[in-house]
Amino acid sequence: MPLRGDFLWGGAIAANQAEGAYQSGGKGMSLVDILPSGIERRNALENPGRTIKTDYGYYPSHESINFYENYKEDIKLFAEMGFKIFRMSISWPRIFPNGDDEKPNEAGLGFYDDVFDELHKYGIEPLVTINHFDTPLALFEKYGGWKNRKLVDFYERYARVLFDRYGNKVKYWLTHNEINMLLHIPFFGAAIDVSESENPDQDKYQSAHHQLVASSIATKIANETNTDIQIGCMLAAGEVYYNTPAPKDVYAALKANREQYFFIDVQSRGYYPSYAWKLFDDLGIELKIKDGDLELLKENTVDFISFSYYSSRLVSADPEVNRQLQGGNAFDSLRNPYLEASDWGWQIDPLGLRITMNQVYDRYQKPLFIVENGLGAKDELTEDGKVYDDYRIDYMKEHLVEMINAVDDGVELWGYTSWGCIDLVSAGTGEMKKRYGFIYVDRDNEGNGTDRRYKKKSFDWYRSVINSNGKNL
Ligand code: BGP
Repeated sequence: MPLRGDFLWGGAIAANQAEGAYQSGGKGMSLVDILPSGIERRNALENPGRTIKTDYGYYPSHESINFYENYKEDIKLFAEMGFKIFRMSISWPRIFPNGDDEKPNEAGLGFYDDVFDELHKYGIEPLVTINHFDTPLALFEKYGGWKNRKLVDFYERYARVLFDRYGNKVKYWLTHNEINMLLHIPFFGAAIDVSESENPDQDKYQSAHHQLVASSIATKIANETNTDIQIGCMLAAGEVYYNTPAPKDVYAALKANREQYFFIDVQSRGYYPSYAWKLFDDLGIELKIKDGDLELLKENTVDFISFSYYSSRLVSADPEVNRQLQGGNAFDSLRNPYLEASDWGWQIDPLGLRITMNQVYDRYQKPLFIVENGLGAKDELTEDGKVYDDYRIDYMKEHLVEMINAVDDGVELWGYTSWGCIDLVSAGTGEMKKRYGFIYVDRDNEGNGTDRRYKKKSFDWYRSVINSNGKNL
């Protein structure tokens, strides 16, 4: 089966990694705004209580690539590549600066109106993430983040404002970015600090329950607003392989896969899977569920499944072997001897994309959308204003081949948005130098640079991929 004629090719960014202007237009502080860049960041993403300081010097994300002011120029470049869709997020604290405000911030709402209008001018469909690691900082400081039930109400108020305002401008929505990340980097994913928790798992899964309920409420509001709206969940995906055929390793991999699918099982099927109740027992978790929550989950499942894919993972049941676990996009994995890795140690597994797509589709039988995939690399701008990023083209080509193979296997796929289609600040390291884009932005880790945009070699390559609907790879 070939790709559909209306396949949605495009690129993806997130507000907190691209907009900059972190205090302009009445925006409040986001939890990301206080996070350091570089090696100190990983601890802070997990447990800010132990590590957070008030001044880390220069924060690349505060200015980022200034999409806030440059969006017209950037969208023009996306249109030149032939984008059909553009994934972006709305900054929650741009709309509700403190998260618990009674009224939204009109300047923030107006900004996104302008961005959507600009996209539509070129016939580009927006795909909007409501919460992309961007909970208002005040909701952490005042309420302790998503473990607090009140966050469901604040998110509901926020979602209602978005659907009221943009329900006729935006068709595709995602409720939370990489919802399963909250188990691995809980501060980033759920604005919770588990360093002082009596039972960190209790706080993580309680936060998960609140995000799942909030997601259902948003889905309900969306469907009441405009029946054309399509709501998706968003999973940080990547099949977990077993280290050896020993049955105990196979079982360890099955459990690790369930840890990610847990969220999507609820959002897609509408109920907690039976294994979840056993897991809660084992972890000593008593989930607080309000009357009506389970009905909300049941009645408001998602229309499609979106996910990011950067790598597969490898686990063992043997604690000795697991001493060699290493980080990669916040997940730990054993080194797979059959795979190479990026400069940041993320293992590269194009066939893993085909495997993951088939697994996810087999499990849910709903349309899929790849909303993140790409290579973070150190790019060099030459004197003639070029970036010869053949390594990025190779990476993407290999992944797109497997994506198309998966469609040929019978997987229903709506679209593909490559991550960081324009260079932006890394979520994991907070740095500028980890670049993903087809468009180079002249700005470095220390804030030097002109902010000028340059087309990389991959820019023309991706344009031709889109023009040929994936035939010219
Ligand atoms: C995902 C996030 C993105 C993005 C990407 C790449 O986990 O959803 O926001 O940044 O990973 O990660 P990084 O920026 O750390 O290279």
